[in-house]
This record gives sequence, C-alpha cells and structure tokens, in this order.
Amino acid sequence: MKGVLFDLDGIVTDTATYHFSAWSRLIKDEFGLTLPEIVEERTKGVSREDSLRIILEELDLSLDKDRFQYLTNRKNQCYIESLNQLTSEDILPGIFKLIEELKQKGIKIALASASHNGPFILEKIGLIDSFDTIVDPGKLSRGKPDPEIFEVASAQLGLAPKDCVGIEDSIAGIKAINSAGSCSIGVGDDKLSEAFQRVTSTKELSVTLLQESWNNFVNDKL
Ligand code: B16
Ligand code: MG
Repeated sequence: MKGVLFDLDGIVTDTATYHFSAWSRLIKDEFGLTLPEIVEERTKGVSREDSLRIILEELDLSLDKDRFQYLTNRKNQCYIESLNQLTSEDILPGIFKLIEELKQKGIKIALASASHNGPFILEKIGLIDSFDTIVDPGKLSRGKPDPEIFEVASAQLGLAPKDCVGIEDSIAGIKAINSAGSCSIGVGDDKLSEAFQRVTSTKELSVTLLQESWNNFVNDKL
C-alpha cells in the first residue's frame, strides 16, 4: 500500500447531514415540501447537480434550466453558511490519528471528494496541509460511481490505483473505487456490501487494518 484516497463527507467529517439540511431548507422554502429521508442516502457522494436531479425525481417535479441553476446556487449558499461553524472538533473519530500514522509511514494521501467545497472544509478543520493532493471535481467529466475521481487521485500522487486503498461511505463511491482497481474500504452498514473490507465506524480505521486489507486484496488477485 503506497497511497490512501479519502472521501470527505462521511469519512473525514460528517458534513453529509449539513448537505441534507441545506437541501431540506431549500425545498421547504421554495416548494413548501418535506424532503424524504431517502434523499440523504441517495445523494451521498453525488455531485450537486445530480443531487438536485435525484430530489426532483423523488418529488416528481421538473424545472427549467435557469431555475435549476438558481436552486443549486442557493443550496450551496445555505451549505456554506452552515460550514462556518466547522472546527477541528468535527473531524470524525480516529481520522486525525490515522492521517498522522500514514504520514509517519511515508504513505501518501489524497482527497477524492465530489465536493467543490473540499479545500474550504479542510481549511476549517485544520487538515489542509496534511493532504499531499486534492482532486478538483470541476476538472472531471464523470462523477462517482465512475472511477475517474479515484484514477485521477492516484495519478496525482504518482501512483497506480492498484497500489492505493480508497475509503468511502457511499455506494457510488465504493463502486468507483472498485472500478478504478483500488482496494475499497467502506464505512457504514451492509448497504456497502460491495466494499472489499467494511467497518461500521471511522473509529475502526487504522494503518494496520488498511495495510492488511490491501495485502488480502493483492493476494486475492494472484
Ligand atoms: P458540493 P463526498 C459529496 O462529497 C457529498 O457526499 C454529496 O452529498 C454532495 O452533493 C457532493 O459532495 C457535492 O458537494 O455541493 O459541496 O460541491 O462524499 O464525495 O466527499
Ligand atoms: Mg462521502
């Protein structure tokens, strides 16, 4: 294992709830409707635009282009407002220690998040200098579950995807890691059954667990 590719929302920090709150507020204000809970799961790891498409499908609504653009902009404003309260206290359990240990062992780390707010969030929680590289989602042509983001993340580290472990909390993200040819670690419930290795909390993540998973992943391929 030479590199670790981190998802952000749900792995480094729990901003998934902030995304859902921002969408919920927007839909209530604009349409007077309540967002179904399922939207939180369905929009995990999915771009802002695709998230709105999922929401419109769930609510059986359709919008013209300008209104669509207006809503994605407003959602982002609501979301950014909520990010102002973020501090290093919002780093999920075990992640700070894991990153420290990876650095000590000379293992490179990349951020592979669909969020355009990734650098701002890392700044707020004090981890911006810990990452060797951050993928710019604005430069990608396809979102998760397409493997592109994880392929680009490993390339930016100067590594082959097979030498990397990817950590994700979304179904789309696990599919993307698997298709990229990296070893996938899922954090969550059995919805993530496609992950090569699954844990239920970030607390369980350690360099030993990642290294052992990657060893098994390589042996399985022999
Ligand atoms: P933004 P991840 C994803 O981040 C979120 O899970 C998803 O809910 C969000 O829509 C997407 O980022 C885009 O975020 O609106 O901030 O650009 O899980 O890939 O780290
Ligand atoms: Mg995520």
